[in-house]
Amino acid sequence: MGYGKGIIEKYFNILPVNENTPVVTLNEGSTPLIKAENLRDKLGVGFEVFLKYEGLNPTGSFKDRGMTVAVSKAAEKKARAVICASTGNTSASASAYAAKAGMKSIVVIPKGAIALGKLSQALIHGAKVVAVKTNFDGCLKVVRELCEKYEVEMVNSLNPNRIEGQKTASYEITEILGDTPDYQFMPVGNAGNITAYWKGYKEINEKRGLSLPKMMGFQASGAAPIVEDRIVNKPETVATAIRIGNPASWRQAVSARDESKGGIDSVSDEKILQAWQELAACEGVFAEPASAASLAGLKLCLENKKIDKDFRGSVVCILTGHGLKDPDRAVKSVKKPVVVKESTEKVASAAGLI
Ligand code: AN7
Repeated sequence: MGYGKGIIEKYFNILPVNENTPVVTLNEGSTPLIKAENLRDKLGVGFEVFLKYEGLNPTGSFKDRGMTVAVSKAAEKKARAVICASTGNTSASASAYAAKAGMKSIVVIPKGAIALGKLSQALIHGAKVVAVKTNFDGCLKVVRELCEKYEVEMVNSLNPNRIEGQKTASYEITEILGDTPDYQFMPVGNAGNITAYWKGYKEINEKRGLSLPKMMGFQASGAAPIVEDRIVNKPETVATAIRIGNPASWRQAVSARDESKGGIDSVSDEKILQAWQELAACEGVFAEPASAASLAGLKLCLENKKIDKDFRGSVVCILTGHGLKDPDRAVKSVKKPVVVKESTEKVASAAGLI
């Protein structure tokens, strides 16, 4: 056909769809698995490091894998509206897929706490955007209550169709590597994605006998309920995507951690921003800050010797969202451009050519 395939077409047999499901797709998935050789050299490790760049999905995050399935199933049920609570990316994805399906979308976001790029997406796709004076956890509570009272389809990761769609990333990684990775590092917020990947890897293990990767999840230290084993009432982090104090899939994340003999730990904002700049400057990959929790986590495990730097194997870091979602953070975090008069000499001097 030559138009590229979305994940429903590519993985029809492992998803909860049938011939009667109207496929709502923006050709999500098939994102690159980038070999991070510069980082590998910088870290001085013996294993291969790969970056799964999920920021290259149609709306700029991994949510699209889940959303194509959730919105297609909503269309199959003839739902007229979808609703979600969001730290930003879910709202961007839900509003785009709802637009494609000709459905109404309602997104409930914490006021003043989502990155500008994500807000602009929800608005341009025509969602009804409601900003609530609370945090993500408060928004999710309201959305759950609304779903009990009104005829709207919830498309947060509590919707099992989201998990089904997102598990396809495990299949893609395994297809490209020709095997499952030894370790997978990823950020954890509401914990739907770690749940989805783990489901995918377990299916692959059952079907093909390939070994299970160790699942390594990372929360920001100001928003680390799973690590601290308590609800965090006022979660705080620069990585607004994962500013979540009471993850909906908490139990499933703990199972993924324990069954895989992996770990869930926290990384400071400073370490997240450092890793984020490193990804951009060393590998040419611009992810959003929350995504960099995966690399910050890998570095933490090397420091703690939780992972042997000389082991020969493969490590995948999931980069969940695109850096352009949050350009303010980049401009705030790095050196401002030099301003000079229009003069060849002045520009040459400012550019370090002379
Ligand atoms: C870039 O959009 O929760 O652990 O409402 O946007 O599956 O929640 C986003 C989460 C990681 C964490 N990286 O994934 C939302 C939302 C990015 C994200 C996560 C999110 P989960």
